[in-house]
Amino acid sequence: MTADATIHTPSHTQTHAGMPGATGLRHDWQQAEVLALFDMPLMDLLFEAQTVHRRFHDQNAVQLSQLLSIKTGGCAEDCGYCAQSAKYADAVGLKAEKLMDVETVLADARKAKAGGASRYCMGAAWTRPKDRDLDAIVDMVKGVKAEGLEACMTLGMLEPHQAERLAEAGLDYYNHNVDTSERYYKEIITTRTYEERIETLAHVRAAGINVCSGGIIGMGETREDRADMLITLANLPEHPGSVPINMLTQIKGTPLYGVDKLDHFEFVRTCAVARMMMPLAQVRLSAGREEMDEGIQALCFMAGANSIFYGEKLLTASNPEENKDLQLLDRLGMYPER
Ligand code: SAM
Ligand code: DTB
Ligand code: SF4
Repeated sequence: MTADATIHTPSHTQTHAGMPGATGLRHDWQQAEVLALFDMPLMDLLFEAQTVHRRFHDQNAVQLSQLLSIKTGGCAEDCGYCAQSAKYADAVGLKAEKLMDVETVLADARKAKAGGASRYCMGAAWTRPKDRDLDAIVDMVKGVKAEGLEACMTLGMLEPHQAERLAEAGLDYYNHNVDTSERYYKEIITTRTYEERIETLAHVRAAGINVCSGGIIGMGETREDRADMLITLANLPEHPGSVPINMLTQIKGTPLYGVDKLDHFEFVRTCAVARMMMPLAQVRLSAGREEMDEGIQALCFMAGANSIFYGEKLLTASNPEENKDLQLLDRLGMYPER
């Protein structure tokens, strides 16, 4: 074990709001110590992350979240990675669609439940929802909950009154990613600020909805940016309940198409560092899994990732087939979270 590993293992001195005592979580991470974690020999980092992981989680359980794009394309934002921005629609060749009707969404949720998912995540290509859309959204949340699934929504920025309506409907999680470091954000998105992302997270937290927030790596950012992104997340007033780590899915027609690919071991490291900084969170091995071989995915689980997006489609991009995922878990002696 290295000195760094000893120093950076969570200090268990603070108590996480809403969690049983003495779990002790840090919210004061500094860049140098996080970079020291990233720099560790991979096996040392995996060992340390797995040690933290098994202290707080069933190390063989993986939570399965299934996604549906309930409103595809035509988005007014210019996120450089995204297939759904209206700005790149012609280049990507994606047609904008209207908000799906509630019954279509619920029929898909029932299929997700039958296939073994425990959380159902609905995404809309909006800057922010309009109040008039919220009636249908509330019905979707209630319907998904009635199927016995956890409900998650990702609809863009939220006003406090909108977060409260979603909380009243019973929404379990709201996904809103910080995506990268504050510094690099400006290079990827010009139509909104990092500050606005953080504000929405505060509204979600204040409404009592669990925060799901993570980001994308492999967008041409530096390791410092990856460290800073995790610091933003871990130094929030409460650690997010879920932290999706996405590998950029390069989509032809978007500005980030063709950017240098990131070594998959760096993805494994990012999962490990996220696990060490946010010991109680569900760390989700998210977009980009289709391009990762099974060995890399197994290393991500070793690193403390304990959730995946499950089902053959993400929002617009494809994902590994469900039976392949279940077989992989089985071959690893792992199982869907029950
Ligand atoms: N419009 C809302 C928003 O931006 O918050 C919700 C939907 S948006 C598509 C949800 C998240 O998907 C983004 O924040 C980003 O992290 C992720 N995402 C989108 N396109 C991606 C891509 N090509 N590769 C990896 N992750 C992606
Ligand atoms: C998240 O962090 N990743 C998901 C979900 N939250 C909404 C989306 C991934 C999108 C991948 C590209 C696509 O399907 O267009
Ligand atoms: Fe719109 Fe979300 Fe895509 Fe950005 S990531 S263009 S906000 S759908």
